[in-house]
Amino acid sequence: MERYHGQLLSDGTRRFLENPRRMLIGAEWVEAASGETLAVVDPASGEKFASVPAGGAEDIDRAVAAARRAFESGDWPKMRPVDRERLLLKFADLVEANAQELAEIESLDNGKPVTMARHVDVALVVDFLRYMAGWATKIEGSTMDVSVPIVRDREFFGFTRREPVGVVGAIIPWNFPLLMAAWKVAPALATGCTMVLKPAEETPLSALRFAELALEAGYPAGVLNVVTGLGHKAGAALASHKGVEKVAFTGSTEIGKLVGKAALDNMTRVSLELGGKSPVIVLDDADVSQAAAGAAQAIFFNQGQVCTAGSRLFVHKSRFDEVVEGLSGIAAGMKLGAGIDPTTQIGPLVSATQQKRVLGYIESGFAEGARAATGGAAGEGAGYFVKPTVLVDTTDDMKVVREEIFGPVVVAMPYDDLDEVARRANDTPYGLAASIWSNDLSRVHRLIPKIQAGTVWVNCHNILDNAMPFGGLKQSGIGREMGRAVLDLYTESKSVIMAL
Ligand code: TXE
Repeated sequence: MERYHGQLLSDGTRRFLENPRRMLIGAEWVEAASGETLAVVDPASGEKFASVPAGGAEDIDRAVAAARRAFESGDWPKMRPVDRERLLLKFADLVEANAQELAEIESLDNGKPVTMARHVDVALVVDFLRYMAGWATKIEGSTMDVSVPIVRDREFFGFTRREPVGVVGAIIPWNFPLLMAAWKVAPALATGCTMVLKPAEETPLSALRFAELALEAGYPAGVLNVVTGLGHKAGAALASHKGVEKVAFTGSTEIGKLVGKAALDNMTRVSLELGGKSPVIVLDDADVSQAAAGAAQAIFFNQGQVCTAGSRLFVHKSRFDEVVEGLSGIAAGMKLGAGIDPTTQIGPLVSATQQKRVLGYIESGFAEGARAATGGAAGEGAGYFVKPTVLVDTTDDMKVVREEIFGPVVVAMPYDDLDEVARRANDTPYGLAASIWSNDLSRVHRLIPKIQAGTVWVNCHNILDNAMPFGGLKQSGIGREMGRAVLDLYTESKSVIMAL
């Protein structure tokens, strides 16, 4: 098909969609051992537009074996750091050269606005690959003066080496399919690991195109393998595989716990990026229009399907009505539509399941006494749309206030003073992110240490930088990705003591 939702696709996207999609094991594009496939559905219409292999345990076994071979023999382990850097930069250039195609694939598969996919998702991927390329040549150990009390007549020399952890199994979600792939793949490639990547069943396509570009860049066979398949089959097989040295997972807290337990059972290293219920805290001195626009961006970006989404809005009671009015006005004016239409501001949610889950939360809010200042229902048409929704008249014990909704739904609540808002902001099992809106530096600085979150934004929300560690406290996960911190997740420290 040339057009989707009236939009002409680029030649690259058309070619990609016309060819049967297979998964990558070693250097081969293969079907699942079972021969089974999974339908890939367009969230803007509910119609199937592609299919991918439904990989299972046998395919994961083969992929892990290919990754093991590549880790231990051939060109990859011999490759100098500077050549790993060069290769990663080449990979970044290829992703950049194919940005429009990747953005279109991402938009069709996930539903997200293509403009966002191009200028946020793909742009961040290119930057992150380049950022991680730089680290390939900067992985260092340290030296120590070793002294042993009872062996005074010998001299010793001690040093540490940082070595690649080995074969990495990565399991990623559907909200930022390509970016989450890059967050796992780039540090693995920079540090000399090999990888088996299992994309989410809802959004497997961009990871396959990404892997094609990796091969084109020149990565040796088996360095990057992609197995598409269901979570409880391919995902579970990867998380519990004895041939994997590290599991990197992004997804729900519920599945993160299963993955963490399965990995630790084999003493496999594991990092977990999980859910959130991040507070947006507007102080009484904040600029109302800036805060309203910021709160809208915090919750409606990517249809609210963001782990750091600002889903609980706390506004000082003196400014509450103004901010809620501003936010609701923005929400009501947003254009819903197919993501592939460049004028769309809010696309469909990723799947029928997700739409149902989000609408179920809204209904539960109504049943418990909440009211919609705007939205509160599905959007028009066959796609999985949910209108941007602002809920008011909530109490802190309601489900909509406590649980991650993962859709375009924010609960807005007034507060009296800073101690109260800090306590209520922290009254959640999660601890991923928060934002504070104020120009009163002293009060902002006093609030920052009180907030339990891996990231605190001030007068902005959802801003990421490659150099800033990213991860959560409490039920939001374990470990920090990005920045120098990610090197610790993909390397092991080896202590060496030499008697001279
Ligand atoms: O996530 P899952 P789902 C939250 C969000 C959302 C909810 C459910 O609240 O509404 O989770 O989404 C793989 N062993 N987040 O069900 O199941 C699965 O195939 C190993 C927040 O889609 O956690 C996919 O690749 N793997 C989150 C990945 O886990 C398994 C992003 C994530 O899917 C598995 C996504 C198993 N038993 C959802 N079962 C965030 N933090 O951004 C599933 N998977």
